[in-house]
Amino acid sequence: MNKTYVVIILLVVMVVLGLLFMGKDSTVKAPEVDTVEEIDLDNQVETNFGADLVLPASTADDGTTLPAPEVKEFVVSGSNFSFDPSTITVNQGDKVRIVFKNSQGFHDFVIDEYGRATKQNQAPSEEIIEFVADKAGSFEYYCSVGSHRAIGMKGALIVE
Ligand SMILES: [Cu+2]
Repeated sequence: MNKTYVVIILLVVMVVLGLLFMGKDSTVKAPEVDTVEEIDLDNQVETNFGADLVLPASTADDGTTLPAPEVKEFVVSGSNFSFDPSTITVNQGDKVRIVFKNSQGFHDFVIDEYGRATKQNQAPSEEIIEFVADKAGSFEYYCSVGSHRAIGMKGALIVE
């Protein structure tokens, strides 16, 4: 009878110990879950870095918009025998884009000081010239066809 009790007690102890070990096993697994969570945190940090990289880039774009050369576009129409507008004003350092639209006759658009000229074109035609207005002053633009310049087909680019 005593031996039976001892055996039963041993079995109970073994079961309890077994449960404790299984409990320990489960508590051992718990840190693994923590490790996985830590990895997830790392991934989130990396994702945040990615987001941070995007934000300064767009901020940099906004920042460089102000100091970067500003593109000033002007549509200048040519006809017999004038340019419209006849005065263009930009700031020194601006990138200037002139869309020369010849709407009447045979003309071109020339600005010697910036070394730019369109081809001589029969209307209707359109040609674009671009340059950086790096010299301050007042510069004449004109039509080089025949006597057009002499009879008033000219204008002024003012670089301030
Ligand atoms: Cu002309």
